[in-house]
Parts: sequence; C-alpha cells; structure tokens
Amino acid sequence: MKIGIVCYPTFGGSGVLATELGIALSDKGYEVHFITYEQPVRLNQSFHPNIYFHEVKVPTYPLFDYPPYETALASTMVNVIVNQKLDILHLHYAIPHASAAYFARQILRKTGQDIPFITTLHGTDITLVGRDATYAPVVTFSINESDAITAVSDNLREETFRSFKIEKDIHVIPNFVDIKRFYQTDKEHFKQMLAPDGEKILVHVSNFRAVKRVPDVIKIFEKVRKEVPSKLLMIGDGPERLNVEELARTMGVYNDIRFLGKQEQISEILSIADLFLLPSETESFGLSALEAMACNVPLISTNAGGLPEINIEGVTGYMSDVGDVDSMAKHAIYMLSDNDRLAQFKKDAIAQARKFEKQHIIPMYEQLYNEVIANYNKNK
Ligand code: GMT
Repeated sequence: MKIGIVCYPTFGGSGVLATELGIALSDKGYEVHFITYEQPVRLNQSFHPNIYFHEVKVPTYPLFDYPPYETALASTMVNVIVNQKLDILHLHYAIPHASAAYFARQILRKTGQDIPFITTLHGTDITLVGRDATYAPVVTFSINESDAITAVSDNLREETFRSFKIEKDIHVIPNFVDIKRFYQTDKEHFKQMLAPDGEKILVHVSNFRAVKRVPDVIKIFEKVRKEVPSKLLMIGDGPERLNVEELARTMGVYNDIRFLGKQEQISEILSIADLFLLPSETESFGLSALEAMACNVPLISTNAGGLPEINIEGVTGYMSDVGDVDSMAKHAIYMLSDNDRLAQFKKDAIAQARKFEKQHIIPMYEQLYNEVIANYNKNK
C-alpha cells in the first residue's frame, strides 16, 4: 500500500505523531510519501528506504501579502497522487490539510484518479484555531468530506461533536510511543553535570505557546525548589520563551533552570528527569507526557482535555485544575520528597506508557486504511 501523509513538519505534536506513524508504517513495508513544506524534524534522524519526502514550494510574487500555501499544497497532492499512484491520503491537523485534500480530490475526479482521504484531528485544530468563526465553515465541511475521521482521545472526539456539526463517526486512535527509542538510558554523567549535588530534575517540553501555560511551570518550580533541592530543564522554543525567561529572573530562580531550546534527542534528556510538568490550558492527549512516561518519568499535569486518559491520578502522577499552581507544587513536593515513593511512580509511569506502545496502535491505523480503501472502491 502507498500512503501519502500530510502534516506540519515542526516540533508540534501533530507533526511528530504523523512522522512517527510514517516511520512505523515504512518499517512494516508500506511505501510512505510525506507531503509538506519542510523535511519533518523526526525524519532526519535516520534514513528510511521506504519513505519519500515531497516538498511543497510556495512561489512568492509581489502581489501576495499571503502566499497561497493551500493552493500549492493541493497542487502538490495532485502531482504526488497521480505520479506515485498513492492508495490513500492521511491528513494530520485539519487546517488547511483537509480542505486542500478536498480541492485536490475535486481536480482528480475529473480524470477518474481520485483516492480516499482520512483526517486525524490532533487538538488545537479543533479546540482553538478550528473553532474560530473565520475557519469554522471550511473546517466543518472538509472534515465531513473526509472518508474517515480519527481523533487522538475520547475527549477530543466529544469536543469535536460539541463544536462542529459532524455527520459521521469519529474513530479514536490514541497517540503512541516507540519504546525501542523512548526508554531510560544511563546518562549519569549528564545528570552529574546538571545536578552535581543530587538535586531532583524537573522537565518541561513544549513549543512554548500560550496554551501550554509555560509561566505556570516556573511558578510550580519556584515553590518546589523551596522544599526539595531541584533543577528545571526547559526544552523547546516558541512565542512565550522570552517572557518565561524574564519571569524566571524576576522570581530569582533563573540560575537553577536550563533553557535548552529545541532538542532532537529528547529521550536522552528525559532519561535524567524525575518529574515532567505539563500545566496546559488544554491538551487533547499529551504526546510529550507519554514519551516522558516511557522514559521513566511520572507527571504533574492539569486535568484538561484528554490528560485524564493518560495520567492516572495518584499512580502515574497527579492532576490539578488549570492554573492551580499551589496544588501542582504540593503534589510535586509529595512525589519528590521520598525516593521509594518516587521510584513507585516511575515504575507505574512506564507500565502506563506500555499500554500506548506503537505495536498496539499502528494496527488500528492499518485496519482503518484497509476498510476505507475497500469502501471507497466498492462505492466508486
Ligand atoms: O499544541 C501542540 O503542542 C501541538 C499540537 C499539534 O497539533 O501540533 O499537539 C496536539 O497534538 C498532539 C499529537 O496528537 C497531542 O498529543 C497534543 O496534546 C495536542 N496539543 C494540544 O491539544 C494543545
């Protein structure tokens, strides 16, 4: 089977998940074609002979204040579908991928070469951006035109039905983790450098957007640090970074924090962490938290969105209401202040991550592809 994957190539969760899916499918013998404007970040970590990358180029012109990416994307989809003879197109993040696919299909129908497409909803395409009245009619239409729809959690599925007039079922296929790549490795020397006096290490990974409430990470750390000797690693970059660095200086905790920026070898950093902080305003699943758990790291998170579907209260960590930094700090101190207790949380975090191992989840996508292609051909 030849599968086209359309995604954002950045460090965002939807692009990471789409890339991991493409890698997993290619390992199983499928031919995978990525269509996006840049090489997806996790693709350049190693060579995969069954994976092809088709760059969407958006020519500029003095008239264009806003170069028409969606038009370039739809044209590239048409080219790749026809020339590579794809069987199915899988779109990750509804905007603008689903509407571009609809457009591409209308073009292909004229020549009898159209193929089915599946849209996977990831989170902010529904909970923030898609809901905006500017986009909502196009998002609703193109989701409904998809041959199948998936969401990454039960919560996102319900949220989609609440916010849009969706006329077909939404399959829930959760995020997954490759535990052959995400596991705790021995990085004691690295830990020694960052926490020379045996301090506990807290970590946050995100794209530093407002929805992640990154200032809450600093506020939680400031409280934890008063009770438990600790250090904080901040991984990622984005619009909130400068404000957050300034907040850390103002609160007098900057010297105990390392802002490491965007990193590709996340599992090596997670390997030395004791606790993962994810105080998001909304989080449809929390892929970064799952990857942390696979590396032995329990969670302090909010109870927003789909987080209760992965963080088991009192077992893999604790959850609090959005913005309740006192509660999150209290739970973090409880977990970090007793080594035996912390070890149990770590063990339970790994056990929970294993439930979302890629070998359990990839077959769900394979089954859906087969069903969708069979139905499409039947109704042609
Ligand atoms: O918001 C992000 O951090 C990026 C975003 C995306 O769509 O690129 O991530 C979303 O998709 C991930 C993969 O399915 C989920 O694990 C994240 O929870 C989700 N983010 C939000 O809902 C805020």
